[in-house]
Amino acid sequence: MRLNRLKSILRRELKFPYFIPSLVNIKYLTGFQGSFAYLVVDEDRVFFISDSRYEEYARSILPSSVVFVLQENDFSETLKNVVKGIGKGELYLEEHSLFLSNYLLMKRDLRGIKLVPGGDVVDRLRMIKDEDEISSIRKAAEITDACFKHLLGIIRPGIIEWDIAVEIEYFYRKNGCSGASFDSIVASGKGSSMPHYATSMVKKIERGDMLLIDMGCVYEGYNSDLTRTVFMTSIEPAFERIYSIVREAQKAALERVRPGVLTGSLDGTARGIITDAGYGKTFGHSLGHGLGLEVHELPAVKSKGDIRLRKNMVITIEPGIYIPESGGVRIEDMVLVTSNGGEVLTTSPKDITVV
Ligand SMILES: [Mn+2]
Repeated sequence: MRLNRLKSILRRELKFPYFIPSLVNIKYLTGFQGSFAYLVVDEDRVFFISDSRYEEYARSILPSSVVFVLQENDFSETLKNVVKGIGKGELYLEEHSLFLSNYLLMKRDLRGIKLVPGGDVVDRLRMIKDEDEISSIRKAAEITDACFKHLLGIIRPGIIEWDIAVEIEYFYRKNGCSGASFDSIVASGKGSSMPHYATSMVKKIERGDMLLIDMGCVYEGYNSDLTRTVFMTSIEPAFERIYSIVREAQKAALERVRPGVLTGSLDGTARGIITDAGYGKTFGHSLGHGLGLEVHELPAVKSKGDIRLRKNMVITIEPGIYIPESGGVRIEDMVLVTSNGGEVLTTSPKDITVV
């Protein structure tokens, strides 16, 4: 059980009791899917704080080892009673998810309790996926591939970017997803030079444009992420070259995926190829990221990344080259780290595609 795995890490790191404000982490640990809850994990007891809106639901799904605590006034007063009841002089805090406003309330109300930064233990735990998680992620990747295939059948010059984004969302929901994992990026022509372009409600895709589509769905709570760049009716030689460089960089990184490889060194593999081809300055973002319950989670696959890949991590590999005022190319796939390599979960075609 995930709570037990968390407790064994907290025991090793001497971080009891541990305060978790992140709803996604609470969902991961307890199954609770609501908009208001806090978790306090002590060595032998776990306290789940929420308000009356969620009491009946939470009590019905929480494991029997978890104590439901009803919050009536400020959360910090309720938290104080929980922490006083535990009887230790300190509380370890999950770092990335705690709002400063809540921290200030805790400083006010938890007098006598030392508030200690506690790292992001649950996020690190979430890096390694279990079999159920992998099967949901696999399915999310499959649906995204199917969606991309569907798009290839409908995109043509004259279609508005926004209409493709709408089609993506419709396809996802029709195929069992709760929705898209982020606003789809549908960037045509010069718009593709901006890695996080905002899809236009009015811009039509024109002949001769490149078209970068970055999309993902949420299936059973798990995210997918896929980017392909295709060309409308024709391709300029300069972009044919850029496409080949990005593809080569992605291929080299994908081939290096296996347990033990440093995320920073993986980023370096792709970045080195792009830099050697003279485009280093045009690849401003990191090579990839973990994904799971969140579309961006640990480990970051970035140039100074110091996390080593381990079996059952799921990451993206997404190098890109972006020429301002001209256009950009990005190719992104999801990869599962296996015991001796990587299994690419997204299988949409990567040969140069002229639609
Ligand atoms: Mn991505």
